[in-house]
Amino acid sequence: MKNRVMIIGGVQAGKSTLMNTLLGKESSANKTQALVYDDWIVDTPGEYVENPMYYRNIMATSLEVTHVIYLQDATSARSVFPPQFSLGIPKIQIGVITKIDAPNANMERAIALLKNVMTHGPIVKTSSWQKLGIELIEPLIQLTTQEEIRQFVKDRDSPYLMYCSQ
Ligand SMILES: Nc1nc2c(ncn2[C@@H]2O[C@H](COP(=O)(O)OP(=O)(O)OP(=O)(O)O)[C@@H](O)[C@H]2O)c(=O)[nH]1
Ligand SMILES: [Mg+2]
Repeated sequence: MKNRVMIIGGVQAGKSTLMNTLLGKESSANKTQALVYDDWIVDTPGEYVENPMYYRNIMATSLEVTHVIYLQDATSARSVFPPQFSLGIPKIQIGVITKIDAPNANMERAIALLKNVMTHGPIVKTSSWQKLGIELIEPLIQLTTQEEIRQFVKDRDSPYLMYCSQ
């Protein structure tokens, strides 16, 4: 299987904007109503994680991907994921923080919230608007072992990238 990533996160957290930025496309201001498959990315509606009724859709869709992006809005004080949510999805975990350009972005809070969701893995700090941290994501989707991912984080030595382990 070609490596592919599913993006999950809360409503309005910036999932679709991130997907479009990664694929070099214009962002449409539309709310995502259903799964969107485009090239190596699967975008999901925020409702999929906000409403437990949809968890089965996340599980089913995860079978089609190699990686999952757990996305946290830097301007949001809450996590939409249940604690340790990634334990239920046996795919490679990547944490992404969005909207770090926003005046009310809170990096420490976003990292702490992601650490409640992910057991381990890289966390990328991004702004789709200012194109910060974005170029780190596609290479991460090429990597399949934690060893490779740790090494990548070390080699890049980027302020937008860290590795978390618990
Ligand atoms: N400041 C800032 N705002 C952003 C950024 N990326 C997205 N947004 C804004 O966040 C809002 C939601 O963006 P979307 O990408 O549609 O969010 P989504 O997660 O796909 O939302 P749903 O499809 O409803 O689940 C929009 O108003 C975007 O313009 C960013 O990098 N910085
Ligand atoms: Mg969307």
